Amino acid sequence: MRILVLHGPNLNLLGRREPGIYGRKTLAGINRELEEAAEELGVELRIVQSNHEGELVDEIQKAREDCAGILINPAAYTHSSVALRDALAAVALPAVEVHLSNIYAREEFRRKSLTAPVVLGQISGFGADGYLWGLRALVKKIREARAENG
Ligand code: CA2
Repeated sequence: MRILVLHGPNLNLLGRREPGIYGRKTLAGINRELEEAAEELGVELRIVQSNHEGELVDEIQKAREDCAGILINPAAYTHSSVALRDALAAVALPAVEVHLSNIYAREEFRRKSLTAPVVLGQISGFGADGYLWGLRALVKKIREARAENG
């Protein structure tokens, strides 16, 4: 089983700026932890970071061909992108949304997620751990659904 991990705009800067909000881990460090968890869970990951909305949409569409689910931090596009929301809804793959910070405890404009209504669930405010919990939750949901459907 393959899972697409999608990191949105500016997450490539992690660890270098604003550690008070986003923590000290770099994106490479988070990806390493995800790969370790994936090995433990017996799943394969395709990890992509992009600063471009259209590329993120392309990746979501491609996932329909060869992925069982999507773990996504849409970053700033969470609050603005109808295109990402539509892509997630269109592929209809099980997805989990992750945020390093608690988006509901920040500026007003971050308190609305356009993508949350089209994913299984959201984890927000637990730093890099949220990605690991999100991956576990996603794989569990996919396996449960497969078991139910024979
Ligand atoms: O808390 C999160 O994970 C966010 O998705 C991060 C986004 C932000 O726009 C969302 O509201 C919440 C920002 C990602 C940019 O990360 C940076 C990392 C270091 C320095 C500057 C930005």
